[in-house]
Amino acid sequence: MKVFISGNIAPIGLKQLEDNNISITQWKEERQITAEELVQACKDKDGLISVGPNRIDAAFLNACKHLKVIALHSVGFDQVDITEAKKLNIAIGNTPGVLSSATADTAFLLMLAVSRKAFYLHKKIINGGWKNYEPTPELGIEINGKTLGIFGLGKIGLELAKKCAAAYQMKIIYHNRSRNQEAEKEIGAEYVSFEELLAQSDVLSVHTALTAETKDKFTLEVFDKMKPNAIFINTARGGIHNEKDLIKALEDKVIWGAGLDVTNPEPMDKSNPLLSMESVAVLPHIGSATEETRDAMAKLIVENIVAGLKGEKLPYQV
Ligand code: 8YV
Repeated sequence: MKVFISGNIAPIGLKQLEDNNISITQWKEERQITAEELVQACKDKDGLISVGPNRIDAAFLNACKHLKVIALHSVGFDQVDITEAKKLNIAIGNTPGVLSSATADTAFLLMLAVSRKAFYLHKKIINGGWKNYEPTPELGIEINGKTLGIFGLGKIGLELAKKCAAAYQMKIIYHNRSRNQEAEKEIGAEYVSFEELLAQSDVLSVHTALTAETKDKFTLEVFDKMKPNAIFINTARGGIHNEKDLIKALEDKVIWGAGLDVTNPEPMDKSNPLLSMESVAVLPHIGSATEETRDAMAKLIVENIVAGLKGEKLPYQV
């Protein structure tokens, strides 16, 4: 059985594929593989491990109907046309659960970094801007005891909520399509309407999937309903906030700050105005990028690939 891998996965995953007598070919270039190159690479393969933002759309799926399984190196599957895959009988697997804590940590990191302007001040030192002790430098704001609003309280949102409630005694409110009774019981999270989430959150963190419903959900009109000292965090998908509107909201001080691990497009251009703002922190989509989590993701990917190549139901089927 032959599998193509469109990027890097943890070495433990490569070893396990070899142990299962699966022959692997891997995309090794620094740039992202193009759609045409991906079709070409999958021509004589039985499975694909899709790393990063490759579009697994109807065109790709129809050009590669012969694939038995596509294992995603992600929990998110917005890049996949699931209906078409189902029609063509190509199994799609993802990596749920194992990356929740690492991704929540990234949101937590961004929250603190933004609240104390850490990335901006780091750049200031690099640029020779630390001249003297200054008791009122670019002042931050504290998050201790404030209200954390979670948009999309699933596994990752719950991890963040637990960390923030335990470490910072934050009050947790959330908005979902349906109520998460487990979270309400476990951490006393309070369900609120979307409007209330906007009005009450000191920190608003996005943890929902990118869907037709959530695309461009955060526009200037929406930011305008938030507190002027609110911090917006997005570690989910860049498409959920409108970037032009976010820039305007920050420039006009409609909200206080923003922390992004995801942008639209990715990679973000180095001339993006967000990168020079004081209360903004941007990371290059590293939400789940820890050694432990990447190893755990690789193991689930191998389980999905092995089952899919045998024609069995995937253990982590989308
Ligand atoms: C992945 C992610 O690392 O799981 C997701 O949905 O965004 C990240 O964990 C990324 O998609 C690269 O494969």
